[in-house]
Amino acid sequence: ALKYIHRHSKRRLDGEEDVAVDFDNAAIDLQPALEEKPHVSYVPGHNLNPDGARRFYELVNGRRSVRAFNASSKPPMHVLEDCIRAAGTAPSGAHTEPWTFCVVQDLIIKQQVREIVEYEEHINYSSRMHAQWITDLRPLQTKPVKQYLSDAPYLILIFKQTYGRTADGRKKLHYYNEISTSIATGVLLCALQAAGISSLVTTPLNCGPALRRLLKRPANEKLLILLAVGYASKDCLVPDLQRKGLSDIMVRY
Ligand code: IYR
Repeated sequence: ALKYIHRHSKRRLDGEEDVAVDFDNAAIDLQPALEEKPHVSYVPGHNLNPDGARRFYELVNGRRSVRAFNASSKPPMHVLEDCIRAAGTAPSGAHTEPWTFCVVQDLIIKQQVREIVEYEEHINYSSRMHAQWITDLRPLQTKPVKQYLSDAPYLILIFKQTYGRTADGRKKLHYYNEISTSIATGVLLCALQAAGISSLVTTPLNCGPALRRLLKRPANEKLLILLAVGYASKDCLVPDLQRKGLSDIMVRY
C-alpha cells in the first residue's frame, strides 16, 4: 500500500519523528475530522466585564509553583472536574481535542508514580542533565526525591493523543496535538488557581512510557506533563522570583 508521509518540514512542530500514517493514498476515503454542518451565530459578549483582564492578571500573578502540599486536606473532586472541564474548552487542531487528563488520588498509584519518577530523576540529576542545567536549577532547590508526588492529594497526568479513532475505527489525525494539549494545560493551571488550588508542573524526563503503562493508557497517548495538585502546606516556601515586566515581554509594531 502507498504510504502517505506526514512531512511538512524536516523538524516537525511537535518535535516528534516523522510518522508514516497507514493510509492507502489511492483508496483513501477522505472524511473531515468534524461533521460538516451549517455554522451557528456567536455573540462573544465583549465589554461584559471591562476589568476582567486586570482581575485575571491579578489572579494568575498570584500563582506560584508549589512543592509542599497539605497531605491531609483534599480539594473536592467536583472542583477538579470543573477545572478539567475548563481545560477541555481549549482550542485544538481541527477541533480534535487531543488530550486525556488522568486524575490520580489513589495513594498506592501515587506512590508507584513517585517510584518511577524518582528512579529516573536520580539518573537524570546524576548523568542525563548537564552541569549548566543542574546549576540553573540550584535556586529552585529541586532534587530527585519528590515527596510532593505522594503528599499531593491529586496527581494529574496529562497525555497528548498523537492520533485518535473515528466512531467506525478509522485513524484520525490529531494535528498539533502537543501544542493543543499544552494550551489546555495552561487553561487548567489558571482554573486551579481560580479555585484556590496550588499546582506544580513537571515534565518527567524519560518517565513517559513507564507511567503510560502504569495507568494502562493506549499506545496513541504520550505523557506530556505531570501536575501535582492540592492545597499548599502551611509552611510552604517558594523561591523569591521576580517576573519580567511588560516591556520585556511585549513588542509593539
Ligand atoms: N524534572 C526535574 C528537573 C527540573 C527541570 C526544570 I527545566 C525545572 O524548571 C525544574 C525541575 C525535577 O522535577 O526535579
